[in-house]
Amino acid sequence: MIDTEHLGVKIFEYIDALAELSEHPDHLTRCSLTREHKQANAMVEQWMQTAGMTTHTDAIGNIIGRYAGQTEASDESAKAPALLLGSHLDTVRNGGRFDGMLGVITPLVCIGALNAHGIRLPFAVEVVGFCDEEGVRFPSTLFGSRAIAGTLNSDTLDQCDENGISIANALRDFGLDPDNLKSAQRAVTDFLGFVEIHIEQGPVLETQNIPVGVVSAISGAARYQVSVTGQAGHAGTVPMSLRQDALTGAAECLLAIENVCSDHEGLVATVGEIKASPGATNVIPGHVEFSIDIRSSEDSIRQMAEREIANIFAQIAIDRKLDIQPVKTYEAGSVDCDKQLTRLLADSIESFGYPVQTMPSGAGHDAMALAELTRIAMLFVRCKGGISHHPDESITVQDAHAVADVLLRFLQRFDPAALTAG
Ligand code: HGY
Ligand code: MN
Ligand code: MN
Repeated sequence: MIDTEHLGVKIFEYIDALAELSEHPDHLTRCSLTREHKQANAMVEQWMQTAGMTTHTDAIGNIIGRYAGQTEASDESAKAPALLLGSHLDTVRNGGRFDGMLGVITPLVCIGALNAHGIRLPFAVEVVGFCDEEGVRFPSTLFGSRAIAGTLNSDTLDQCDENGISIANALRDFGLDPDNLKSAQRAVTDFLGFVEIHIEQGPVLETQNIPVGVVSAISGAARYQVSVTGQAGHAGTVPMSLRQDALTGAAECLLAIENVCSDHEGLVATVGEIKASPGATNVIPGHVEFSIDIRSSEDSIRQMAEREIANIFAQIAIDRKLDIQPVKTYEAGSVDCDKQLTRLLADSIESFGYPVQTMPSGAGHDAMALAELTRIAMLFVRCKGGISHHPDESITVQDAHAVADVLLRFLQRFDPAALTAG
């Protein structure tokens, strides 16, 4: 019997150490393929090795640890399919320390506990720290998990960050070869399934007073970069009736997005970034760039809203004599979690006397990308006030202990042979 009492504290120790690796001294920002990401990979790789795992960095910058199963531990050639666990190591700007990291550290600490007791499972376990889930530095997102799933096409590597550095060049700076992208792709036969642990980023578990829950489905999402081009001019001399003001045109677009989404339950859209140029108090803005993040659990509703928004933009362009160009930079359909894997996670939750709370995820996760390759399931962990993508994001040590207990019991009970095809 493994004494798990200390696992919650251990998880916090690792989480707090990772939170120090930030591009900014005052808050946590760690974008993909940066110096801080490289430091985080090295720190996690060290912990993986201490936990008895062999490790490697793949061609897209994911850090991967493997804990051999019973047969493989004595015979290297007996490589059996692995259960994949993990989440992302990048953060949003001024983000929280649990979003992503909890899903890498919890399995890592649980494997360490098994290893400390000399326990090998009848299957291998791989733990992955994905290189980019938030899509903060580059317009695209999930490119670490999509590379593993084999759904990341190489032209995405041409996307650039705000300094004009492409993903391909960022990979080179990271010590990787973008021409090697394909080698990051894994085979269907490599994995038994993927289980992602993640903070809920919502209020349900806290309201129900339950530490851990399971996920039914993950909402789909699309992202756009929109450019609005008008005519810059003198703030004091151009009459209002003669202006082609790109910023007031963009403002009308933003309110139209809000109106379209307010009409549909479960449809959400956010404009998180906007930049006006030339950016001077006494110059009418001639150009604006803004982002759109739009989501719904129903893909058809999201796609209908996207069409409606595009039509409204076209009308605003005519009315205001502007050029408005929305470019889609990312899209992922909503995905259902595997019922069998989810049931096994729920059984483990129940075995500790907790009620089983099942809920959809409005937030996107790496599991969406892995769903193209293997079965997926998610464990959600209660977080304070449902706050996330914010420095106040937090969980308790007790809940970290609870999710480690649930994962360990799931791992020790998991029988791959019991999974039926389909
Ligand atoms: O934006 C999301 O839903 C996720 O946190 N990347
Ligand atoms: Mn996340
Ligand atoms: Mn996030």
